[in-house]
Amino acid sequence: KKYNVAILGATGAVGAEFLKLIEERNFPFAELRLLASKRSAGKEIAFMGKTYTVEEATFDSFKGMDIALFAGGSISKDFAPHAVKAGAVVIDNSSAFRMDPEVPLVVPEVNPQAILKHKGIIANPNCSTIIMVMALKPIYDLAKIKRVIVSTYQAVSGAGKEGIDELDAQVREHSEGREMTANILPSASAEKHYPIAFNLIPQIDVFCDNLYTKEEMKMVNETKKIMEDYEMRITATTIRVPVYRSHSESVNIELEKEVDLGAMREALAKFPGVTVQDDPSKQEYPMPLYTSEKDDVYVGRLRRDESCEKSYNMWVVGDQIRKGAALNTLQIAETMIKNGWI
Ligand code: 2RA
Repeated sequence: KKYNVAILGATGAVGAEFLKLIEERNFPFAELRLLASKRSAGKEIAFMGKTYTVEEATFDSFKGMDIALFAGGSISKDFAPHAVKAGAVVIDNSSAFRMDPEVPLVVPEVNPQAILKHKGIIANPNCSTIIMVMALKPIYDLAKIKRVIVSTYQAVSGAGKEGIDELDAQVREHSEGREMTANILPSASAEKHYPIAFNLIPQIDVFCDNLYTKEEMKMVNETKKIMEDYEMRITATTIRVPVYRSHSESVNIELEKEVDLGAMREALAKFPGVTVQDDPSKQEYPMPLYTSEKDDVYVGRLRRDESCEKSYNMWVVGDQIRKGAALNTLQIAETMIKNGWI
């Protein structure tokens, strides 16, 4: 069977990755409808031997569609109910519905069963959350995780194509001895902007009342929902780094009991979508330059936290646009197809 697929936000970084992955993974589509805001409407995109014209998204754009892949952003909230009414299943990459108790929040390797509870919308988690839970789940299945302390090193692709372009422009400006211009990071809506080239910015998204950023609280709240463990204690610090498209995370976990490092490494290696790259004797560990454009989440630097009982450290790296966004979204659709849930 083939499915009619609409992509909302087809011209952005995640939209472009949807197209790449649909071709690469041989996704069974019949009709493909590329939608975007008025600004990008009319753009022509060559895809699999055909030229598609990007249409301006309207509330009527989803008639006849089976699956609507939403790349993210504030337009999701307005369009999702209309797509559902038209009979499509919406898989949404924005934060609009993630914490809605009626909406499943899914990483297919971790909680595929949650999909069954959907009422038309399924949410794709935040990129840094997806990458972390891929490494947490196989360990959690060995011994319950009581506490997580995570610090992230997040790529500029998290701020979309504009984030990537801004880093590029700043590197050019700096090398030509010009002042660097910054309009996108830490967040387009922020009052102040700082250069990311040759810099780190300890702010992703806006601040909440508790002095954490929204990105940090997404990691806390979304992880609990996906892992279905609201007792797990999690604290996060999220940092933007001058890297193009892979997020890296230093993750410290406290378990319910001691677990042999070898068993942990084996469980991670066996878990679908995770690759263990961990051999200090050969200086082997994941790095964002090399994990980009790859599907898997990479884990290395696995070791005991010698300051605390039943505690461990690891370094987790994954492509933000792939597993952190477009790939996970598409895998949700593939899981539904494989199980006859659509
Ligand atoms: C970021 N979490 O990296 C975002 C993207 N979804 O900014």
